[in-house]
Formats: sequence, structure tokens, C-alpha cells
Amino acid sequence: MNNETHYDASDIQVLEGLEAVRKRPGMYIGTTDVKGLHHLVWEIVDNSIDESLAGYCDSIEVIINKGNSITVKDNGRGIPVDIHPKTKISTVETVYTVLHAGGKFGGGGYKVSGGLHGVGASVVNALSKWVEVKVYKNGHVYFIRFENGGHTKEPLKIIEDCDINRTGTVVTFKPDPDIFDTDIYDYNTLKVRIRELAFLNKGLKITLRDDRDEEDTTGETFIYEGGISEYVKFINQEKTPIHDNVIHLEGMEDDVMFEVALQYTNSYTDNIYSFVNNINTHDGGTHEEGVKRALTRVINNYARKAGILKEKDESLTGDDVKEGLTMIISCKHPNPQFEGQTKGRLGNSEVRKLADNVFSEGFEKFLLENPNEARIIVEKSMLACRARNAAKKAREITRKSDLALSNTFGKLCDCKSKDPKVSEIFIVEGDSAGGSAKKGRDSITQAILPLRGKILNVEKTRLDRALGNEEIRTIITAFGTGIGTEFDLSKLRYDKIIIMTDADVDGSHIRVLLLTLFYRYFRPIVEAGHVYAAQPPLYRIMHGKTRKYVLNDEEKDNYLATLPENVKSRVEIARMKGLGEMDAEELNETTMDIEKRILRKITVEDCMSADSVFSKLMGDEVEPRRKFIEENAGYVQNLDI
Ligand code: 1YM
Repeated sequence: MNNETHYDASDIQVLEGLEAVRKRPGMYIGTTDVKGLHHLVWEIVDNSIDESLAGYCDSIEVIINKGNSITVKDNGRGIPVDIHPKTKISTVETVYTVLHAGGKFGGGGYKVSGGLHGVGASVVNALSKWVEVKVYKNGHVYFIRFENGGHTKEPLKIIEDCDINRTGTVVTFKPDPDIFDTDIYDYNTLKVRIRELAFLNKGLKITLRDDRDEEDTTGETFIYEGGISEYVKFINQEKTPIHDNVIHLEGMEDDVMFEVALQYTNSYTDNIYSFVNNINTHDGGTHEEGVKRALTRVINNYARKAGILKEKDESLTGDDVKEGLTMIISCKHPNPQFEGQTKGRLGNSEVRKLADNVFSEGFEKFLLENPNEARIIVEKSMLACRARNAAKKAREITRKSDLALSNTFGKLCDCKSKDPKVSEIFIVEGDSAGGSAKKGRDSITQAILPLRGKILNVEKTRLDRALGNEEIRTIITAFGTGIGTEFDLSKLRYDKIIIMTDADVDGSHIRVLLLTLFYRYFRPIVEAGHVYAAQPPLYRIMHGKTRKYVLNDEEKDNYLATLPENVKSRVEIARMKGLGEMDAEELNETTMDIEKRILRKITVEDCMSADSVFSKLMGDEVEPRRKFIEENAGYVQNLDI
């Protein structure tokens, strides 16, 4: 075969094939915009990943060269260089010039990656200004170059020798600017996907380097021995997991590999991503269905057996058990069927069973072996369930909003300002304190919501039932945010929610009940720092015209110590009455005036450490609770504020 002219009938066919790709690139790579430009990289990288899945390659390098050509290197076997019996040209040339060569010409390896074993190579060639392939094999370095959409410019030749043990493939290509809208590669786009590929293929090292940038000489290397477990950790790094270890389960049947990694966080949303042969199945499919079905079943079974979910309790739904869940599902399938408009759904029905089996066996074992984690997970799901029901109820309330509003606003003494940034609401214990607070407030910015009695304990009552409680309904309507899955922080009508209760046992109790309600059902409000506890003083110290309010005995003693002896002998110390006995002026001066009052911001950490106390306080037994509060009044005060 002559270097210049080796075209025969089959070559013409080949070129016609590649010409078809150039005529309708969209059919092969989707688009010719920046996304299509990057797609070319993934076609080549796929071939390296296939080689790693076949067990022959553990290192891949991607380089963005000056001029925006791309180099992809791997340390696999190297694309075969021998003459292909069908095409009578080298296999590597065949792979790069014959459309759909991969499937037909492949050596029967483990074909699992996105493309079909080398299929993409000819498409990349067709859409490139030039392509160079170097193959390290048999102690030689083979070289071939194509130009202008896949024409062989320099046929395969040995350009030098190398160590007999060195094998691999190096491909460099320059996308054809006549085809693509842009020719500039985006480092971050490549990085995000390369990192993902490294997570999805445990132990595979992938390096990305930008040689357009003089500074960047080493690039970034991605390698994760933990695979998708590390992906879950990565996603959760800005979140708060509610159990320490990521759960990782895997199994295999009939060449189908299935694995899943998961960890729950305290967030209200889920992050569930599934992949088949490293391709994101954004519309799910049988692998995802199998896992979700098993997850719901196993959690319900466990919760009932453990007695956490009582007989009368309704079962947890799929939505309940995935609240706060971060999960990566990865399936490697030799013959995946992608369905749907965008081919984003796995259709193979046998995978549903495999996924269900692997997940249910492994997850049940995990729950049984880790009862603490199991309880935390189940309780999280149960809270989600309550919130879901509450949301349903809240929807009904909103529907009947005229009624709810007139009720609420009959009790609520709202502020005149409708600007949430300057508005605040005082939730006040008792009608009489409410009366003083109404008189003593700044009516432009301060709203008063008097609570008649003790609010319902949401720890003990399902919120859907609790919503029958007028006090709770009133609070929800006043806040304006809705509740549960409908919750919308941006609708909060006040910047500060101030709990104003007496400094006694009953006051502590009411504060704990309110905090329980907020922590369980309005947590984002607490998280965003909108909740405060007002601090009514315990003593008033007067001398001459000076009036000083102090919160407790310690402050009183400290203050007295600062006074000269002659003053000290003349001070009048009065123990303050409850909120309800203060007149409007006193209440304003001590507890409400923006300039003088003392507020304590409630943080989620406060709430979380208070959480166990909540449970203790809110348990089923009344007497121990009463006793606990009495014995720990001071402690409780410190804890819940
Ligand atoms: C930088 C791109 O293409 N690597 C690569 C590709 C192949 C092989 C190894 C390979 C496969 C087989 C045997 C086999 C391909 N070979 C073919 C075909 N990296 C890159 N590394 N020996 C080597 O599947 O049996 C297509 S791709 F078709 F020639 F086998």
C-alpha cells in the first residue's frame, strides 16, 4: 500500500460514512455548540475508560493544549495495530475511519462505557481538523495522522522504539472550527466530569492539565479508592450528616454490576444520582426503582419490628424515607437499554430485581448491626412523614384561609409595617401580659401574639392533629411561611420572632414547647437566625433616679458590687413580677424597647443540644416531666435560650 494513494472501493465507503457525520453532526454528538465540543473529549476518554473496565488500564491523562487541541493518554494495551481481516487496513485506522467500527471490530472485551467500544473515535475524527494517534505496543511507538474530517494523512508507521513493557494509547485532536460554534475548551466543565468519572470508577487515576496556562504545569489528579462512597462524602461536605459512615453496598449478577452508596443528612431535600455505564440516568429507571422500593420497605419493616413505628402509625412513604438522603447508584451493564425522550432512563427490567436484592439485604443488615444509626434514620423519616401530613393540613388551612385569617388576625395584634425586614413578632405568654405588651409596643414594627394557654406538644402529637390546635394554627398563619414541604422562608412576615415568657417554670415549659415546634417544623427559621428569646429581668434596682434591671442573682450581686457603700445602703431592690403584672411602660422598658432590651438568639446548635432535653421533657410520662422541669429550671433556662 502506497502512502499517498491507497483508496479503493471500501475507502470511498469509509469516507462517505465520515462525510455523513460531518453533514449531520447533531445526530452523532447532539449539538455543535460548546457542549458538542466537549462531547468529543468524552468519546475519546470513554475508550480509555472501557480499557480500564476491561482491567488493563489504571491511569488516564487529559490535557488541554495551546490552541485548544486535546490530548488523551492512557496506559492500556494500546489500540491494536495489526491488519484487520475485513478492512485490510490496520485496526487502529479502522477504528478511526469506519463508522460504527467498535461494535463490529472490537475484540470482544467488556463493553460497558457510554459509547460502544471505540465507536466514538471515528465520529471525533470526522469532526476534527486533524487527529494524531500514538500507540505504545510491542516495544514500538506507532503513529497515524488524519486530516480534514478523517482523511488518512500519514498512514500507520513506527516512529520510534520504546520499553517492551510500555503500552498505551495517546490521541490528540483539534476540533474542526467549521463544524463547531466555538473552539475554546472550558477547564471547569472538563474537571467536573473527570472528577465524576474518577468517583464512578474506583481506583482509576485521571489527571487534567491545562497547557494553555503557563502557570499550570502539574494539573489536578483525581483518584478515589472509595469510589461512589467518596462521591457521597464529597456531596455532603457542606451538609450535616446525621450518621458517621457512608453505607456502601454492591452486588453482581450475569455480568451486571450494581452498587450504591448513601448517607443521610439533616437537610430536607434529597440528592439522588444514578448512573449506568458512567452515564447519568437523569430520569432514573429500573436500577433506581429497585433501590427506592427496597429502601421504603426495609425502613418500614425495621421501624415496625423495632417498635419505633407503632401499629396505629401509618407507613412511611418513598418521599418520607428519602428526606435528607444523599445517594449514588451506579450500574455497569453489558447491554443497557436506554429509554425515554432523552434516553435518560434505564429500561432493563432484570436490574430492578438485582438492585432491590442487593440493597435490601445490605441495608437491612446495616440497620440491624447499627441500631443507633438505624434509629436516627427512622426518626428522620418519621419527621418527614409528619411534616408531609402537616403540609397537607396546611394546604387545607390555606384553602380555608379567610376563616383562618380572620381568626388569627383577631388574636394577632399585627404591626403596621408590612416590611418583613423591620417587623418583629412577640409571642407572649398569657392574655394579661399580651395586653401590656400591646400597649407598650412600637405599633409600627412590633406585632403581639398572645398565647392563651400552653401550646400543644408537637413531640407527642402528630402535627396534622396538632394543627387542629388553635394556638399552633395561629402561629403558622401569622408567620406566613407555610409548613412542611410547602415551607417557604422567603414568605416569613417578620425578621425577628421573639418568645416572651416568664422567668419561671411555666415560662420555661412554654418556651420549650415553642422551640420544639420551631425546631421540628420551622427549622429553616431557626437556622436563618430569626428566633429569639426575650429576657425579662428578675430584679429592679433603684437608687435615686437610677433604675437598673438585672436578669438574675449573679447580675444583681455584680451590679451591687460596683456601687459605692453610701449608695449601696440606700438602694431599693424589687423582685420583678411576672410579665402579666408589669404595666405597659415597665414591659416596654425592660423587655421590648429595641435600645434597652436583651434578646438571646436561638441557634440550631442550642436546639440540637436541647433536643435530648426536649425528648425528656416531652416524653409520655407527666410526673417525671414536671419533676425534671422543677429540678432543672435553671438548666432548662440555659439550654433552651
Ligand atoms: C486515548 C484513547 O482508545 N484506548 C484503547 C482503545 C482500545 C484498546 C485499548 C484495545 C481494545 C481491545 C484490545 C479489545 C480499542 N480497541 C478497539 C478495537 N484511548 C484508547 N485502549 N486491545 C486494545 O477490545 O479487544 C477499539 S478501542 F476495536 F480495536 F479493538
